[in-house]
Amino acid sequence: HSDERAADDGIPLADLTEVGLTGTPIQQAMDLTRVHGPAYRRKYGDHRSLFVSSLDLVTEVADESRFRKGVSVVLENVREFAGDGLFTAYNDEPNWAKAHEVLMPAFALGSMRTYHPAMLKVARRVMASWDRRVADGTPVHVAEDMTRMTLDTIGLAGFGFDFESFSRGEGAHPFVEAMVRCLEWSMTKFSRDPDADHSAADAAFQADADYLASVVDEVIAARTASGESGDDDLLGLMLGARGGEGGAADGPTLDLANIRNQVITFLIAGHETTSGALSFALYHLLKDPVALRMVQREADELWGDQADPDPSFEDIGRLPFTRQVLNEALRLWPTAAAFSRQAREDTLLGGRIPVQAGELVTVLTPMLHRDPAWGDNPELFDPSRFSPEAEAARSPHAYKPFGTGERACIGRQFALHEATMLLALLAHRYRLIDHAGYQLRIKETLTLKPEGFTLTLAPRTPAD
Ligand code: MNH
Repeated sequence: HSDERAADDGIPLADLTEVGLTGTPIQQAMDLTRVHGPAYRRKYGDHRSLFVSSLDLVTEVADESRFRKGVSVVLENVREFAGDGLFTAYNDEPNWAKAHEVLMPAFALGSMRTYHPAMLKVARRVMASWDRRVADGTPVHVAEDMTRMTLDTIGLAGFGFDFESFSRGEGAHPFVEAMVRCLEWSMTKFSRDPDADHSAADAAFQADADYLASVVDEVIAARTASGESGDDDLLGLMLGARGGEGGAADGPTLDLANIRNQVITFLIAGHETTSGALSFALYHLLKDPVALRMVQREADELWGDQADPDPSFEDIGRLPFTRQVLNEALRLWPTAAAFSRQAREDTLLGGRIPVQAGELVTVLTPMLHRDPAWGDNPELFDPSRFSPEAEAARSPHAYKPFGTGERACIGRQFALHEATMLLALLAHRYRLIDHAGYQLRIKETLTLKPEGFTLTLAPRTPAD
C-alpha cells in the first residue's frame, strides 16, 4: 500500500484528501514545502506526487541521463486542447522531434531580429493606450494590458495575425477568456469531487476548446488566403514543412492536425507566461525606486530625451540591467511555476528517496529559487543577483524558470527580447505611481499573475 511506502522511506507525506486543494495549488505547495522541507509527497485521493525544490535534488532530476520531461496529470488535461503540440507532446511521440527540428531555427537568437519590428509595433500600442491613461488620470490594469501586449505580439510575430487587443475596450480577446477557462479546467480537473456531476463543466470546456481550434483555423486561413508564404515566421516554417502535395521534399514534414496543435500551443505558451513576467517586473519596479531608477538610467543612456525613441534590435542587448530585473522577477515568481521530470530507471534521489522507473517528480520552481544557494534573504528583490559575476559563481541548476534540458522552453529568447524592450520603453516614458498601495496577491490559472494590480502614470522627463 502506497501510504506505508511513504512512511517506510521516511519522506514526509502531506495528505490533502480531507483539506482539499486550494484554488492556488502552487502557493499551497510552497507552504507545504515550508512545513515539510524540500522533498515531500503530496497525496490527494488516489493521486500522489513527489515535490522537490532544493538545489541538490533539482540538480539530480535535471540530469538527462536519469530523468526526462514528464507529462503530468495537468499536462494530460492540457492535451485535451493542445494535443501533441511541443509543450504537451510525449518524449517519444515522433511529432515532437519533427516539430522541434522545424521550429528550432525560428527561435535562435538571430531570429529575434525578424520579430523585432512586430514587437516594437505592439510596444507602441501599449504606450498609446497608457498615454490615454495619463491624459484622463485613470489607473492601468497591469496584467490585463501585459496580456493584450503579449498576445498581439505572438500573433503578429509568429503568425502574421492581428488580435488587435488594444482596440477592444475593456474586455480581453475572447481567445484569452476561453484559454483561461481551459487552463483552469486543466488545473483543477484531477482534484474535483469524484461523486459530483461534472458534465456541465466538461461541456463548457469542450465548447471553449472548439472555439480555440476555430481561432486557429482562422489564423491558418488568413495566411492561406493572403497567398504569402511568410517563410520565416512560425506558421510559414510549419506550412513549408507540410507533408503531401506542396510539402517540402526534404526535412521533416508536419501534418495539418499537428500544425493546428502547434498554433494553439504557441498562442498560449507564447503569451501567457511572458505577460505574467512583465507584470511581476513592473510590480517590483513600482516597489523598488532604486531599481526603477537604474532601469530608467539605462534607457536614458540609449534614448536620451527622445519623446518617441526607435529602439534598434541591437539596443535590446544594451539593456543588461533591465534584463536582470526580469530575471529577478522570474526568480521570485517564475510564471510557469512547476515542471515534471520522469525517472528513466528505478533510482534513489539524494541517496534516500526511492523513485520508480516512469514515476514523475515535480520541481517546485519558486522554492528552488529560494534555496539557501540564493543567500540569506531570498525573499528580497535584488537584480544584482544576476550580475555576470554572481551568475558565474552560481550553479546553473539554481535557476530554472524556463525548465530544463531538451524540453526546456523554446521561446526564452523571444520572451526576453519582447519583455526587455517593453520594460525599458515604459520606464523611459512614465513615472509609475502606486496610487492604491498595492499588496501582492497572486492568481493562479496554471500560470501565476499579480491579481488586481493597478497603477497610475505620469509623464516622465527622461533626464530627471
Ligand atoms: Mn515557454 C516550455 C516557461 C515563454 C513556448 N516554457 C516551457 C517550459 C517552461 C516554460 C518552464 C518547460 C515546461 C516543462 O518542462 O514541462 N516560457 C516559460 C516562461 C516564459 C515562456 C517563464 C516567459 C517568461 N514559451 C515562451 C514563449 C514561447 C514559449 C514566448 C513561444 C513563443 N515553452 C514554449 C514551448 C515549450 C515551452 C513551445 C515546449 C518546448 C518543448 O517541450 O519542446
